Amino acid sequence: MKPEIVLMGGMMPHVMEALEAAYVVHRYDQATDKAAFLAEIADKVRGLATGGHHGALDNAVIDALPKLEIISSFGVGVDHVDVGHATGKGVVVANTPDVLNDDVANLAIALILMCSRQLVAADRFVRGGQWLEGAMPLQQAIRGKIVGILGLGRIGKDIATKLQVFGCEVVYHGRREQADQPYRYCPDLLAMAKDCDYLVVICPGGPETEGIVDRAVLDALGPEGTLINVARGSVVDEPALVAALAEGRLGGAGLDVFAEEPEVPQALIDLEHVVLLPHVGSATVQTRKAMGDLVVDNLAAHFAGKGALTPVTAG
Ligand code: NAP
Ligand code: 8YV
Repeated sequence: MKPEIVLMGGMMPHVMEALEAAYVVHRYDQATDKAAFLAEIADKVRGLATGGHHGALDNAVIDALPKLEIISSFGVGVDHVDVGHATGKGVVVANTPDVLNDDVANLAIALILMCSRQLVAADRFVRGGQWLEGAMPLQQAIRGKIVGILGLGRIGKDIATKLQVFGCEVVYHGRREQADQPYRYCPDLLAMAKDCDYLVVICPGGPETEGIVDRAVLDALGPEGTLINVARGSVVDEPALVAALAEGRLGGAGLDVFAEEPEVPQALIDLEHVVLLPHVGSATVQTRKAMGDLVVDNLAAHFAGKGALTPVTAG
């Protein structure tokens, strides 16, 4: 008999195909009466698949499914799931780490280059016919610049490695020093922001990191500094960021993530010296396929009694 799972929303076609072949799939997103839907499947459902793009997973859904054993989530960030609540009920939470490191790191590097060389403005310069009136002003080299990485984890380390090619000095901040890493550890985020030219945010979202890049950190980065955020919008105090950019207290920003996606504050859209991307860190065909495969493989390994391949462990 196929195990039964609930899907919080649609997944990529190859994922849907694999899930429908292996499980009886119940679609939460398609149910009109959610409470009646959960009551109807409560005694049957052993797995749940979701992703950050499906929004926060309400603890009430977990509580309504007493037979639930595993939540398989698309994406490495699990700030949309109350992992403590799930594991407290004996439910394993699995995510999709590592397979996306390369593309997310590439996007962070791209944002640094787009900001330092004003590449989006340069494109507008050509399209707007301004080149016909004169050359674009000179921009900044990144060679020799100090890049502070907030969150030297799987992706942060990949960013740091790639930055070596560009001749940047890497420093990092996290909750603890990593003695095996060649980069200078900064125990204080504010002090690191004072020291660096670029601050790259790539730590997890969630209550522990909410707003840790605040006005003081942005002011420390300063008018010559640039913020790059490829983590979660929640890590940065967005109103403070908008104010710092608008008032010239911060030099620039390259942002892939926002507080209320897909809403982006109009004040940010109106600013010339920011680069805004629609949360596309992992958005390549190859990486999204690998992430989808891992959602399926985590469920398969769990139901084969081998344990999820990539369970989330307490940070
Ligand atoms: P990871 O391997 O778990 O690394 C996270 C790093 O953040 C760790 O080095 C950790 O170091 C640090 N950290 C954790 N809590 C912290 C805190 N309270 N203060 C300071 N540092 C803290 O995670 P990853 O796989 O690299 O992914 C990182 C995040 O990137 C994800 O959680 C996700 O939100 C985001 N992401 C975004 C995209 C995108 O499309 N833009 C794609 C993938 C991932 P310590 O333990 O030493 O503190
Ligand atoms: C995903 C991400 O696109 O992995 C993550 O944490 O932010 C992205 O790779 C997103 O989670 C989709 O749900």
